[in-house]
Amino acid sequence: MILESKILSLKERYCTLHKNIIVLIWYGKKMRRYFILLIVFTFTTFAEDGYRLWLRYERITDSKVLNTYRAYIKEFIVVDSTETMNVIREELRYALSNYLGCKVNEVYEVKNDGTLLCGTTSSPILRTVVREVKRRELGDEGFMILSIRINGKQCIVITGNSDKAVLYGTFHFLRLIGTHSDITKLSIISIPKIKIRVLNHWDNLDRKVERGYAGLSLWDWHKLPEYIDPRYRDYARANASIGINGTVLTNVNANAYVLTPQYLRKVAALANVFRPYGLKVYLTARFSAPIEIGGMHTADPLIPEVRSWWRRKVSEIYSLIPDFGGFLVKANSEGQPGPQNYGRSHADGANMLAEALAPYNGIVMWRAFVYDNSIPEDRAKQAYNEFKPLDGTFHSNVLIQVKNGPIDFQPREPFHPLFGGMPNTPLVAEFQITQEYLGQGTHLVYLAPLFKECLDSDTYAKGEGSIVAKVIDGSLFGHNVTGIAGVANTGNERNWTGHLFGQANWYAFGRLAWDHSLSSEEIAQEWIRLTFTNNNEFVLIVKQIMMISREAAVLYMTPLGLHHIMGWDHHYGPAPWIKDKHRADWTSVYYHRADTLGIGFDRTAKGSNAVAQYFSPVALQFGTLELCPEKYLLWFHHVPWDYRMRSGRTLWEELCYCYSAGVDSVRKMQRLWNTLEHQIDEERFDHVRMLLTIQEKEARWWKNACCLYFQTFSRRPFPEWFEKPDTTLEYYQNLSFPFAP
Ligand code: GCW
Repeated sequence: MILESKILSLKERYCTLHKNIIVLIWYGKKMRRYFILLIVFTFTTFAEDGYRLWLRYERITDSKVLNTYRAYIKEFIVVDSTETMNVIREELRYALSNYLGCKVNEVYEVKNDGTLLCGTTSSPILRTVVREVKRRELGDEGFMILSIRINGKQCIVITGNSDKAVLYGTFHFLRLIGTHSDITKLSIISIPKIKIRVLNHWDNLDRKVERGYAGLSLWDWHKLPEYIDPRYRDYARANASIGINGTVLTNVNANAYVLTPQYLRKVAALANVFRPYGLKVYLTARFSAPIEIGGMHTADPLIPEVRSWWRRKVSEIYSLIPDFGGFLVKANSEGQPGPQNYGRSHADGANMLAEALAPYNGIVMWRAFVYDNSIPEDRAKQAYNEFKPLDGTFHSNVLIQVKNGPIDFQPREPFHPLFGGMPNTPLVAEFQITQEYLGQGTHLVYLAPLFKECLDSDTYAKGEGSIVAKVIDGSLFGHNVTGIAGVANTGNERNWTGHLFGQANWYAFGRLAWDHSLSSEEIAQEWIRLTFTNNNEFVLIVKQIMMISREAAVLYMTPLGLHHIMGWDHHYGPAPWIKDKHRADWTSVYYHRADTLGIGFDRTAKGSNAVAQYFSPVALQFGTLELCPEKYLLWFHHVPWDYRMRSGRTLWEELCYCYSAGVDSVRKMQRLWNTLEHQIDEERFDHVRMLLTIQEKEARWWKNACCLYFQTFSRRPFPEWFEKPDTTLEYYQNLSFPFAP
């Protein structure tokens, strides 16, 4: 029951075996001696479909490492048998026997060296181990892993103030083993820096996933609540293993139906499966729900009947799901209803829901992703304009959820000016794990560097060092409720994320949500070791691929600060020529503003003055052509084609250079990956190899389409070293993708 994959891989092996037996009978008795060989072969080679994620627990083959581990982990104790402690027990039993290739028994007292002891700080056997001060410091979720002597015996203790903390500690310990780390002298304290660490699923009730590239939604609503897919448990387990403690099940483009009694029972069934793994359930609340499912004629947040409708709804939810997390709301954005439909503010709307949730300790995550084409203002400025004046007017259980950048999950954006701009309101940072604008399901783009770039950006809100991460973790302005959200990339494809390397982005989000000070390299390394192998050479090569991948995507898609020039609506592939649509802020020409003089969006004081939303000296740096980092150049400036870049090239040449460098990087990724053939299973090797072929083809497509298009404005020849497009701009412009996901 711990892993559906265990059953499946056995099934796969059984089927193959079955086929082979038939073949053998056909060949007659003479072949009998090959029979044994064939069985052995069948049992050792089975499909590596990626289902097991980073929780593979492969048998350790390095004898030195194995012997040490066997000496330090001979038996284990799990104090208590709560639901979560039972999960820990089962995980240890499964993981340790797999890793060590021998049975590790559960015992009930410390009698021997090599005892692994898991329990909360209040359990009798551990009460004296952790001092009061430390206990307070650990909070509800922090854990300790210590090498100590108990009854004179060498033990490893995993402890924390709650079962959930011990679960996190257990997964951390198993990660140490999986990465072949030293466990002989352990003294680890780990406390999550951010409290609410949630995935946002943009999953619809018909199981379609908005911006999902890995199949259908994991939630099989139709069969719930009776049918519990084993995958739900594996999902919760995967999240717990990286410290994610909440999940918003439904799309922010919300359907009120999920709040009906019929659906709430389904939600409760999921919550029951997730609970032992410390994973809380949240829902998106459609603002017009009182009308759509409540039979009311208005959803005006200041009308008492509407408020009491929400209070009753919330109380109904908690009667079914006592630990329900709260609501995520997208209001008055991209057609979603909201308080402004009634002339009320975002604060009026958020506070109404917050009041209903407060008695149960529920929270509201209210999104700041608002912009309106009818407002004659740079889209990049609108969220700040709307929310900055509301700072300090929200109830204490409201968090404002802000995307990493001011437009929309582009391959590169400067940090959102609301970070630092709302000192009196806790902000949730929202990142996209799914790769809507980043090659979707087929490009290998490791996103930790993108997440880190935002988290490490200095807002200067309280002088130097006021980085976004400190805004989010509450330390800069002293907030207690803190949160971070990642738009999930999971679906019902066998390997969860479509692209195998998409798993790394889920993993990295969780690890950074727990500890934003980890480096992208560290996280990549962990993931590679857990997902593939501990072979150092292999790890180095894959790490290299991952670490160049994000910059590669920026270069072949939107170099030098370009943004939002993807295909109309589906956002697949290049389409910088998109114009004349019903909303200007959904066209490409709105963003790149190319003309015969130059290219880029002037957001300086002479233009939209978006730079003024940043603190000094950031505003000055972004707003001054010579000071602006070139990676953001065309985000903030309209720059002449002959402008001299730091490389000595003109802007036009530099643009061609970047697009070419992007393609070259993908080719390098391909070359590196190809050196790994035979070092891992064929299935995963081929899966990645073929996807890299698509990525190279599409990188070239991006380069050719964009350079040919921008050339119509620059009116300059391609540099000599430029690999010339083999077709015309019209060809690219005529491509259409009616069935793009
Ligand atoms: O990135 C854009 C997407 C929409 C999405 C919206 C949002 C859920 O294209 O599909 O809607 O952002 O974040 O609300």
